[in-house]
This record gives sequence, structure tokens and C-alpha cells, in this order.
Amino acid sequence: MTASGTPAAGSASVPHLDVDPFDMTFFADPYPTHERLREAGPVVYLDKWNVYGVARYAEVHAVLNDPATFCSSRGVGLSDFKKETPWRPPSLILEADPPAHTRTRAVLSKVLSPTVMKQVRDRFAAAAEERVDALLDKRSFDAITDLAEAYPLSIFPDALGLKAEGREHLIPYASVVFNAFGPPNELRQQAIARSAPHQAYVAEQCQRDKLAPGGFGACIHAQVDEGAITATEAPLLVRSLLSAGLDTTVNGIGAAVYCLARFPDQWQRLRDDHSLARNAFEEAVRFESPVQTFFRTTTRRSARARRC
Ligand code: 8QM
Repeated sequence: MTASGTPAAGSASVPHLDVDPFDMTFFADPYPTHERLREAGPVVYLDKWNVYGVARYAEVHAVLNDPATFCSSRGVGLSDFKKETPWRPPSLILEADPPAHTRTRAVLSKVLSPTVMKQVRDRFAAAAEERVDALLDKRSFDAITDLAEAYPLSIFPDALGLKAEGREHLIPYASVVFNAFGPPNELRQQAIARSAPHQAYVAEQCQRDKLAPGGFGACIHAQVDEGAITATEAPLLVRSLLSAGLDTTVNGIGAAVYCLARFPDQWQRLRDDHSLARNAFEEAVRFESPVQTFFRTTTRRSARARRC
């Protein structure tokens, strides 16, 4: 619909679905709902949250590659920053459009360049070996807490240059970040309501004087001296690493182990040929989130509300 209430060309055919992909029952078995979202049409409308969504590869790809039409600066979750106050200052990397995004992205690309990755690779590999050896001694372990969470926690905060105290806030903080992308349901409201101590920890540890020399955090702050970013921007870019660096890794490793446990033939193939490891990991992560489904908030009367 246009702002005047007249149906725009083609909009009459957008199917309305009564599914809620943010409900706890959805998470228990998401695949049938993902399929319904894909099969209903290239664009769907969810009456529950008043959002348009796309669930097919072509449309998701088109949306993700057209920031002029589908902006990120008004938020990438269901909340529209133009209408609602964000729960935290917006991310300079995620919740930004070109050219602002291009500049901050260049800084992170430099700090996390292939050359730098080569330098830290051995340390990450040694920590992985250590974790596996400890688990082999135990014979039986919880793959989520003792591997998927424990491994990144044993090395990523050190690589960033975080002090030892307070690291228990990291996973809860990431959990708030991801739950806050959803609609204003119980999950989101509860997460934000309990976020104050986690936010306080993160805000404090992102400051320059808190980050150990040589770490990714200190490298980001060093970009202030190069004139690439301001002293106000640097802590927010460190915050991006704290927001998105841990949770994604935990979920990736967790998904990989979960998939290999459910598909023993694939596990055997991997054991026979370790060169399959990279593809096995990527495939497991894809399998656990079979589609990127995109939702955009808008009022019924203004389909263009989110276009910047
Ligand atoms: C998710 O804070 C951030 O910059 C940020 C938070 C979450 C992500 C990315 C960036 C999408 C992977």
C-alpha cells in the first residue's frame, strides 16, 4: 500500500501469513515454517508483527546488496530507529550505510587483515589443541558449554586484550544483542530489561586504557592516532567485536558438532579426509540456519517507511 492507502502495483498479491518466526515454538522446529515462508511467495507479509519478509535466496541476496533501498542505519532488526530509541547507541559497522559504513568497515578490515590473522593463527590453534586434549581426558562432555563456548572464551577475549575479570558478561551481552533484533516480545523485553550490568561491563572494557597492548582492541584505538577514526568512534568499534565475535563462533562450532553427531556418515567421511573440515564446518552452519530470512517493519499504510 502507498501512504494514501491505494494498493501499489503488485502489492495486492503479497500473501499474508499468520506464522510467528520469533515465537519459542518456532525455534523448537523452524524448518517447516522456513519452508512455508519460502513457498508462500517471493515477498510475504506477517500480520503478527506488521512486517514484510523475504525468505528465498534471490530476494535475500537482492535486499542485502541494495543498501540504498534497504538501509541498515535505521536498524537491522524489527525496531525502526527513526521511530523508536535504540536500546544502545547504534553500531557503527552493522547499523550504518555507505559511505559511513565503508569508512568504519575499512578500519576493521585493516585491524583484522589476512596478515594479522596469520600472526594470531598459531595461538588460536594451540588453544584449540589444549581444549581438545582436556576434553579427551574427560571422555564425556557437553559440546556446547565445554567446547563451543569454552574454546572461543579461552582465546578470543585474550586476543582482544580484555582483562580476566568480568568475562562472564561476554556471552550474556551477545545474547542481548541478538535477542534485541527481534520483535517486542517477551524474549526481547526480558533481555533488554536485564542488560544493564552487561552493558556497563562492555562500555567500560571498550575504553582505551582498559585494553592490553598488542590486542585487537588496542589496534582499533591506534587507528585514532592515524586519523582514521575519532576517539569517540573507537570504543564503539571495539564493542562490535564484543557483540559479534563470540556468539557467532559459539553458534558455528555448536552447529558443526550438532550436525556431525546427527549425521555419522558425514562424521566418518571427515575422519577419513581432514581436508573436508572447512567445507564441513561451513555446511553445518548453513544447515542450522537454512535461510537468511529478512523482515522489515513498516506500517500497513506506508510500505516505503523503511526506505532511506
Ligand atoms: C551480527 O555490534 C555490532 O557491530 C554487530 C552486532 C551483531 C552482528 C554484527 C555486528 C550479525 C552478526
